[in-house]
Amino acid sequence: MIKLVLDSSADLTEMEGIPFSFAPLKIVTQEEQFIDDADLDVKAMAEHLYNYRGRSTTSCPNPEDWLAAFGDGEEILCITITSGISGTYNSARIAKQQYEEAFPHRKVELVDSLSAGPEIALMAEKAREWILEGRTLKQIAADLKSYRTELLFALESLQNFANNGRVSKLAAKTAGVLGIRAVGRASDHGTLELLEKVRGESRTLSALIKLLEEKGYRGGKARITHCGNPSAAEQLAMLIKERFAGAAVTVADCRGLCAYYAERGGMLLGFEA
Ligand code: X90
Repeated sequence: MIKLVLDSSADLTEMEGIPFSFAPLKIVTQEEQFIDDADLDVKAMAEHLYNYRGRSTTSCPNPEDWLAAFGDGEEILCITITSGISGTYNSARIAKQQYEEAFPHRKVELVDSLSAGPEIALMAEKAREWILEGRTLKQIAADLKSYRTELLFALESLQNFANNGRVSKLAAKTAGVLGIRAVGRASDHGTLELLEKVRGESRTLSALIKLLEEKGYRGGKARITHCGNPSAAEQLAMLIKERFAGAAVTVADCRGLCAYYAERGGMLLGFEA
């Protein structure tokens, strides 16, 4: 059976019924290094970061990490975090080359999600269905390109993005003001696109519902992930179900990488468009 391989930005540590693995990214402070694997205590990491005043950064999996995740898969579908703000995809490309050179009868199909978190999880769930259905590797990679999904986010702070040069300092400033959330989406190039600054939780939720509609959500699958904000996430899930008939909404915690960038209170919303 085709093996599905992701990186830890998808917030998935297991997938039922198919061969599965993921390559962890790392979150690094001057005091500690957190490997975003299934053993990471995300709450403890978030606590450490919240009280930490020094420099911190992240790093993508290196090709060896990817090779370890590929394992001995004969046919591998590998979906990565956006190449627009991470070296993860490029590193997977190098690993694919090495893997296919070392094992000429094996094949890796790489897909750049141009997104992160719950949008990747939706793509992964769809790929899992198709793997179980018996579609070919090539077919699945092609079909994923026409599977329409989107990612919205509402973040209370863009500090870690700005500190790591992944959004402008100016954008980060406006979102850093207490009570203001930066609401935006993953752009078509896989970068952060800021759409609105919103004050307060209920306005944030309304803004997300309005954007969902604008971006073509019609009550399919939606997945919310959050960093330490279960009440807002559950409320958003409820509003979506009230507003859109047939909505299938799941809520989950961010794992390490997404928790680092989404920061405390942050919410991500992936959905079928
Ligand atoms: O070190 C690395 O290679 C990782 C670099 C950046 C990863 C960004 C993670 C994003 C987490 C935050 C909000 C939504 C972002 C939209 C993506 C285009 C989620």
